Amino acid sequence: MYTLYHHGSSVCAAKVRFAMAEKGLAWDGKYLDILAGDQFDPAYLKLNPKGVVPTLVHDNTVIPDSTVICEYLDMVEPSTSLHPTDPWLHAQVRYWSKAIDEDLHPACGALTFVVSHRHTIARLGKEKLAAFLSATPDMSVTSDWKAKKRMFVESGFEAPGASEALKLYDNYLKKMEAALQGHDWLVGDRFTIADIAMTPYVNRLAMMSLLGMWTNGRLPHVEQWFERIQKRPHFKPQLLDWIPEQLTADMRDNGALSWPEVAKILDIQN
Ligand SMILES: N[C@@H](CCC(=O)N[C@@H](CS)C(=O)NCC(=O)O)C(=O)O
Repeated sequence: MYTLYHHGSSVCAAKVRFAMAEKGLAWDGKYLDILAGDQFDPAYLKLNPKGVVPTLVHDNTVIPDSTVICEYLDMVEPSTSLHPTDPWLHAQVRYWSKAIDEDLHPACGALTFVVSHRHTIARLGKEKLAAFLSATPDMSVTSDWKAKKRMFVESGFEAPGASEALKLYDNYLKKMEAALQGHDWLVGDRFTIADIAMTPYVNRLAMMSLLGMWTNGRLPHVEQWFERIQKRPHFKPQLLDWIPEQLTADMRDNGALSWPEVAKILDIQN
């Protein structure tokens, strides 16, 4: 039996939900509100000492980290593998997942807090917000996430590293644009875990009203790829429907307010 600890707004959890749906795997969910601090519950920290989601429990085996979870699932259920068997195609898929884990994911956390989550968690009130920020473990999303999260929450785009995170995110869209020239999918003309892994990150920008990063002819292959992704039957249930309405509205509205700043940093004329 598979049990997934997850949350609607977590890009990493969305990656695992999407992969499990594409593989046809059934799972039970434990929903943690990571904007209220559920991930810092001592019982959960025993499963995932970084205090992050997702965590998969397979029978009695505990597996944190979304990329590792997806690779594990493909070994346990090889008949529906989302990883290519060809060694070079497999290596290319790994380059995408490695880049996401090392670069894009921290940039996404930064941008999401700068643009929207800082406003959502402000509703916790002063005391609970202070407790939420202090509860982040020293080793969390990254080894400096605790301090960075606080800065992004307190200073928004003025925080050191905020515009760099946005530029890094934009570079990954440009890498996608290059990889998609003449191809429907990121690796080997087949829908793979590379497409699944990138989906939550592109969707995050779309949900934060930042589609202008690829529309209006800026990155047309990314635009067409995202249209193909959105047509997949598991996209809406796994990527959109788990997000609470209020949070969806927060991301949409706060994102729209941030668009002029984003366009300015990226020098996008609209
Ligand atoms: N390397 C981990 C990263 C997980 C992660 O960063 N999760 C975020 C949501 S996408 C989280 O739980 N953040 C909690 C926090 O910032 O306190 C993975 O791929 O699963």
